[in-house]
Amino acid sequence: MFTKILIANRGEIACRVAATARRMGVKTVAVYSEADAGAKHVAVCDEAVLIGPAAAKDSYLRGDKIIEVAKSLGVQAIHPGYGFLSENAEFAEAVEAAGMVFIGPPGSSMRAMGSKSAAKQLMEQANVPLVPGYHGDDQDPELLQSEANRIGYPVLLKASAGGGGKGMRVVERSEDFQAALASCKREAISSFGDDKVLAEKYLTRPRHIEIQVFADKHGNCVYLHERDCSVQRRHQKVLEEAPAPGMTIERRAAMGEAAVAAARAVGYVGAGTVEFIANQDGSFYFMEMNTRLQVEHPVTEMITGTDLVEWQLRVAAGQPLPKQQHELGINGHAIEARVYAENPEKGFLPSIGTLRFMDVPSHVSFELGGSAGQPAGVRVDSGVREGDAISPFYDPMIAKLIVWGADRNQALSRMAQALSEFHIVGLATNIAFLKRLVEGQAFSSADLDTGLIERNNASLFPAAGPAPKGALALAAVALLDAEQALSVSANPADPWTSTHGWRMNGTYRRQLSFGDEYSATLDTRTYDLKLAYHPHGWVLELDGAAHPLALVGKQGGEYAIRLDGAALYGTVRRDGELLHVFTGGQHYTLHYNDPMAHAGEIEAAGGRLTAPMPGKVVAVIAKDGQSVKKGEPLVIMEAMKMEHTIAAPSDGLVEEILYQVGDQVADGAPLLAFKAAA
Ligand code: MV4
Repeated sequence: MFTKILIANRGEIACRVAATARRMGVKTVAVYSEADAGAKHVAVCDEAVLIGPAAAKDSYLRGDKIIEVAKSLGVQAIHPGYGFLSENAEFAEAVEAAGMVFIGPPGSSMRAMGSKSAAKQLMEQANVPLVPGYHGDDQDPELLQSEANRIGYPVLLKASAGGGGKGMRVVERSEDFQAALASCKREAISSFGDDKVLAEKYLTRPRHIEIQVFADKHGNCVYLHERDCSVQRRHQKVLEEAPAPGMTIERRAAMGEAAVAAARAVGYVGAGTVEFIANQDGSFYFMEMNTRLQVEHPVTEMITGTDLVEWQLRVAAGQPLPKQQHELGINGHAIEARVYAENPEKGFLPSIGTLRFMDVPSHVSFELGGSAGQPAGVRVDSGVREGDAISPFYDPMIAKLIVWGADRNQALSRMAQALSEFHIVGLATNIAFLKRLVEGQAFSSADLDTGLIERNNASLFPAAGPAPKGALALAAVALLDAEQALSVSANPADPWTSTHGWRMNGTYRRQLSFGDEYSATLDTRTYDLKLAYHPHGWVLELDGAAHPLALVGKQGGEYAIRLDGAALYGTVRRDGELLHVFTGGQHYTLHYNDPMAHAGEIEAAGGRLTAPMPGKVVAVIAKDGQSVKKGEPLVIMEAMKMEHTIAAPSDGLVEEILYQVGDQVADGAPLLAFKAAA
């Protein structure tokens, strides 16, 4: 086995690889960009080397530099993770030419699968089932049209060099063929520099089912069964599971054997995935092969009881596969959800910012985990920690949440529970969307196909209702707790040690006002409530009704309360003026209308003024080094078709304006450095 490897990647997959290497006693070298100096993957590796600026092309894509670093540190092998250089044949060959091992397939396998038409020709020879179609070299438009007519409409035109859904056109009728062909070729040449196309019978409700394969350097090749990745949005996978619901033993073997044949046909070594599209009746066709370890590999690990990164290291070091085909069974069911920093309500726009709080589900295992032959029930693979930032430079994935259950129903309920316990404050996430998706009728009944999300748009984006009284009560309790006003009820006999809450005569009554978080799509509401302290306890007054309220227990931001005699549990996290209440599996964001917040102040004293939402800078009024008076406009932003003026919070000095007119600014990004006058 190797003694030291370099991980040519970042984030979750770099941490994942490092976890297995550590367990195997293999030392790790991380590489990182200037944006990642404080990143988790740097912290979890044994050594770390800065390779360049934040932009991937100057850092994680600099194969030459990475190889140089690896050689100088005496590394024996390089793990490319996924993305970046993982499917770059030249890089794989350069690593080997430099006397090290590339932990992945040979460059020749990547090239053979790189062209769709060439791959289909190879697969045809290997007897791998193909969608009825045409993938020849002759690109004469009349020939293509007659092939399309032969296949029968609807026909799908695909760029041969394409992938991930780019360069595809559905053609419904023969009359539309030539126009669609011309348009497809234009996109293919501009996106891939190659206008070769192929034509296929278009499947109208396909499922995406992929087979994990593994080959060693001794001619052995096995399949580790299937994953169903049908739940996608614009070719981005959202949920993945293994095994595929409805799969029969016979079809699993047929697909597995076809996948192994595909891998063998290109001389494959290491971890690979053969993608199929399947009709609802189960018939399946080869789509493409991904010549790397994939994001969703953990669901396969969970049902097969394997560590696929360990397999990768063993195979790369020349060892035979740890298991033979007959030793690879399926235990239970696993589901993965990709937790992203993005805003589903705003077209899934990436959300950039700092993870102010990140509470991960309880009973969680990081990376692999599990014990005594039983997989972990909940696993989180993440490349970020609380306090880290999601930057605009890389994929905004926060974590992969993976659950295992004895059957699909147990996995489903564990997923819903784990999503409820996954609390993120500081940026928008898709967690609530994932929860609706997992709990929705289509996914829970396994009515799967690639159109699931679009078809269920209405139920996946319900109109936000008002915050319920329980959430308001939790917010109020947390606020008063932070002010220690609740110590009155904890020790009513000693009014003198308490600074708030107690009044010598009569009832202490505290008014609180909350508002819905700003949203362009909502009529925002205001919630006015009163908390009254009576000798027998607290009462919450809301909309003219009185609700007895008691704090039962607390730990960190977690509160157990009793409201109207019923127990209620929740977590409250405060981020500036926002109170994030997590209760009953829901996340309510309340703006605390603090009467004191803007009196005198200054929160921004010596600090930075931040963008209130993602948008564009439309005017910069202040200049670097300018002294300004309180309330003077400094910068104007445009967001949601509205202008927002960022004004001086106090008299002070504008030290530096960080953006120019026309710049896009992420939610929460500092706009300028401001120093309040003393
Ligand atoms: C198809 C198809 C229907 N019929 N081919 C999309 C990306 C590329 N990997 C292949 N894709 C498709 N090919 C035929 N003949 C539908 C898709 C497709 C799809 C496939 C897998 C997962 C999600 C998808 C979403 C839209 C379309």
